[in-house]
Amino acid sequence: MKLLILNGPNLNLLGEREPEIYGTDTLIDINYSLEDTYPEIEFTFLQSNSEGELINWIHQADSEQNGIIFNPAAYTHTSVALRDAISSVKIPCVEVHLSNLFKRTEPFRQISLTAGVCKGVVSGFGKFSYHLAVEYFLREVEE
Ligand code: CA2
Repeated sequence: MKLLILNGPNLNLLGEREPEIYGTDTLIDINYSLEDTYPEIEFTFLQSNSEGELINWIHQADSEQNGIIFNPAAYTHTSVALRDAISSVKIPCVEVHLSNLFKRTEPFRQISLTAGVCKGVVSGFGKFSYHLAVEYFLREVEE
C-alpha cells in the first residue's frame, strides 16, 4: 500500500505555536509515528505552503499512489482549485484535521470546500486523525 501524506500551509510550523489547539507534536513527529505504527505501508510525506505545488502533487499521486491523506490546512476553507484537483484524480483522498473544525470559534473554519470531494473527513483527534485515515485505507482500499 502506497499512501501520500500531504500537508498544506503553515503545518511546517506545527509544535511551535498554539499547542492548545494543535498539540505539541511537530509534523516530523507525526510522520515518524505513522512510519512506526504502519511499517507495512510505503509512505510519501510532502508539505507545501503553495497551492500550485499541492495541486501538482495531487495530480502526480494518481499514477503513483493508492491514496492520499490530506490536511489542506487554511486552504480547506478557501480553495476551489484544490477541490477540483482532488476531483480530478481516481484514487481516494481522505481529508484530515488535527483540530475539530466544528469546535473552532471562527465560523469560516466550519466550512470545507474540499470535504465534499473526499471519501471522508477525520477531524479533532490530533495526530491520530492521520492514523484513523490510514485505517480506512488498510481496511477498505485494494492495492
Ligand atoms: O486542524 C487542522 O488540522 C487545520 O487544518 C490546521 C490549519 C487551520 O488553518 C485549519 O483551519 C485547521 C492551521 C495549520 C497550521 O497552523 C499553525 C498555527 C500556529 C502554529 C503552527 C501551525
